[in-house]
Amino acid sequence: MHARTKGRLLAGAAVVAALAPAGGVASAARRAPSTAVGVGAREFRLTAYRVSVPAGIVRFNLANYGQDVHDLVVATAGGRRLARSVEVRPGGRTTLRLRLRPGSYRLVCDLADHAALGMHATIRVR
Ligand SMILES: [Cu+2]
Repeated sequence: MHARTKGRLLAGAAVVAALAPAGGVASAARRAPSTAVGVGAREFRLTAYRVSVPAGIVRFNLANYGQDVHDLVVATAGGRRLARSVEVRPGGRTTLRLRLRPGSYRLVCDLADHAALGMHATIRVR
């Protein structure tokens, strides 16, 4: 796996594995039940295809349907950033895995002014 495809960890992140490489991380965390959430990025919207997920490991599957590069940052409702994906080219995908406790979380693209232009969404963990 190329180093650039790994997600960057931010301070205090509860990231289990930034990506799920084929045959890569063989850990208990990898086998633990997890919930997939599709996230669609385009200019300039970020759409989470689930609004509520159970607590535990969440796999954010980011697909870039737009024409610009986008990324995905998961933050608490208070704005503390937990994890950030790699930058995804148009047509590309990446997965960001992290363990989330119950609460509300913000999803944003933090490139340029994309969040201000509308690339943000909220997801509730129950
Ligand atoms: Cu963006």
